Amino acid sequence: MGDRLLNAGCTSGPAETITLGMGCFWKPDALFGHLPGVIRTRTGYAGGTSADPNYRRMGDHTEVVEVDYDPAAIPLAKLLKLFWDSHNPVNINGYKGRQYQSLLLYRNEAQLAEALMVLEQLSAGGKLKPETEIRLYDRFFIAEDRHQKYDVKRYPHAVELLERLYPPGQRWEHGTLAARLNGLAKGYTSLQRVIAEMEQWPADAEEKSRLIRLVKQIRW
Ligand code: MHO
Repeated sequence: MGDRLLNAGCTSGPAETITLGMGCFWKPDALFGHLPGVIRTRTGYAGGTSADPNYRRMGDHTEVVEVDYDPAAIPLAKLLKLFWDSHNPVNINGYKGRQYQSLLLYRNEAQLAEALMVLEQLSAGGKLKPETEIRLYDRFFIAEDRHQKYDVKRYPHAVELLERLYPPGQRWEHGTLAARLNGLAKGYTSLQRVIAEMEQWPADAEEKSRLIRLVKQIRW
């Protein structure tokens, strides 16, 4: 039950994942989370070699967001255009060093090919050549709860309702609904758009109307 609610926005096709570093991970959590076709997002640390990174001791890791998406609903190229359009991929004076490295960790050759294609289009458009590090995904360390869905957590009533929705032991932060509401809290989408999308979710009608009722109740 709880699991179904967490995944209420999932389509039936297989999901893919891309791992992206683009500065402080709060923003991309909301930026990608608001998009239909994105199933869920999570923030964490990746790309380095130090053991057990956390926010206080990141070592040589980078703040990243992992995006689980349905490639039939949203092509990777669209996510990557947004990635390069939404941060400065040139580390001019080493600001925050590797913590804020522009980073793209791909899972397979097809993702790499798509990334190179998007890069080529960008350079044809005359943009500054991104200094994004592009490498094969290795490991990801999930960030502390307080860094998951940071923007929606500024709204205690939203958090209270989400916490009540799922059974204990299941983190609401990892659901599709949390991703959308976090994007909404940051101003990337509107309540009407979120509800219109939810009406199309493949979840069963009763679950769906329960979720939509909850969304309409939130006092922002
Ligand atoms: N807003 C913070 C960044 C936090 S992010 C998790 C700052 O400017 O230091 O790196």
